[in-house]
Amino acid sequence: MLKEKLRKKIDEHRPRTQELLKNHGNKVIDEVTIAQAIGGMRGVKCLVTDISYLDPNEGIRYRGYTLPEVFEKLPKPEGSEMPFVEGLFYLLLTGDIPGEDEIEEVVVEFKKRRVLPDYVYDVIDSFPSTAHPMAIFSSAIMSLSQESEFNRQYHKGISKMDYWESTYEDVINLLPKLPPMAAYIYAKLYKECVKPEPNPDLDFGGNFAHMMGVDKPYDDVSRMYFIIHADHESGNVSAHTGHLVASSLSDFYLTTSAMLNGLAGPLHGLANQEVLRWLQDARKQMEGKVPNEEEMKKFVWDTLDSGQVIPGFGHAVLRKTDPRYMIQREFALKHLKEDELFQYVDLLYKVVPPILKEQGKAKNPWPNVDSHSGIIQWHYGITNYDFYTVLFGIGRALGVAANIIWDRALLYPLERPKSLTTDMLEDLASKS
Ligand code: HAX
Repeated sequence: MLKEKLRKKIDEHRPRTQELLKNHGNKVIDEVTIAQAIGGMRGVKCLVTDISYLDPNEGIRYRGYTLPEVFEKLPKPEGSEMPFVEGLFYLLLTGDIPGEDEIEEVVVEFKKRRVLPDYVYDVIDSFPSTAHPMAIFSSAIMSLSQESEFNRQYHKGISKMDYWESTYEDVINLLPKLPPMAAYIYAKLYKECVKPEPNPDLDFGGNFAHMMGVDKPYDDVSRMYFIIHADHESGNVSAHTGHLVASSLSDFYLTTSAMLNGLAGPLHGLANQEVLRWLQDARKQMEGKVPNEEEMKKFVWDTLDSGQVIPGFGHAVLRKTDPRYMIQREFALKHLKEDELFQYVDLLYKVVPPILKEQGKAKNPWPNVDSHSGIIQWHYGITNYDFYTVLFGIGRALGVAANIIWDRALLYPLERPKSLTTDMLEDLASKS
């Protein structure tokens, strides 16, 4: 049983954290400069997570595995190119690559729990059709907070040591509801507003594709998306918001809603929508033809000169092409090489980095995950690009879930960094 396995892992891990706190708590990890305090805490090492680690020059590792290793090692549904999302969840939670039986357990458990209460449909329906899908998604999730097992147990007065167990229940109650919720939001906003029926035979990713009404290989696209977007260590806005909000012992529903609100900003997850908006502008300007290199360079420079960022390029930590971009590029080269928008993205991969280098501002001129993700959706008919960040959000919830369970298991306290005033910084500056 996954929960029992997790219990064993937690029991083994707790003394490590206690030992670090008790005997090495005063060791200095890092120092903080004025530039870091004003500049969004870039590079300040003050968070702990074992779920994933982002090396600037290598990219993300989930539980020690690079993305290509994750895709190679995790079991796949029969006839699929991409692994079970349920297997990724197992890996993030336990650190172990699951076998077929272990995946089956999660698949079965998720299927049991994926039905949405009627009131969630009412919440979604109550939004105007002009609402952004991320606002609807976040609110629909928040409305489920009344189901929280953690809240029930907390009010009974359970021990801190047991907080993770009811959080785990909230996690496995919410995660499988996200794809049906997203598919219904999609149906409400862009189709004929019919509740999509799940297919009892299908896994998390396969069932999402089914509910979206898109044929193969969109099931593999969905699995790939949810896996690559799951986690990017703890400092990014969505993961960090999840950690921060959960640290006040807010339940997993409120936590997930909050982290999605952070994801919905254009410098973070919404960049995938912005990339498509930008590409459509380019397409209009090019009057439908694929631009040549010079035309594309001009379009990129025009964007920069108008004071905008190039969406999908740059990163706060990474200093190379995002491996999540490369996984998608490989998929695109195999399945949609001739697609018009892929030609655009391919050309941008060539022209943008030298331009950003020449401009000399961005520390990382290379493409990130969001540079590629929208055009694959577009290719398979999901052309309402406002919806793309919802897909990112389903994936990100998996990583946040694993982090929150472990935060609770290791008794991480309320997060509360200290602020200073500008006077204090000026005083400090005048002395050194
Ligand atoms: N286009 C133009 N300018 C860029 C740029 C880009 N793609 N990336 C960075 N810069 C600029 C910054 O705006 C900043 O300019 P100012 O000095 O005028 O403020 C300067 O270069 C230094 O920024 P940086 O240190 O390299 O980057 P940050 O850590 O501050 O920001 C961002 C990282 C991802 C927000 C940034 O690269 C950006 O805005 N990229 C475009 C939006 C985007 O793709 N976001 C998604 C990132 C991945 C992600 O989180 N997905 O969810």
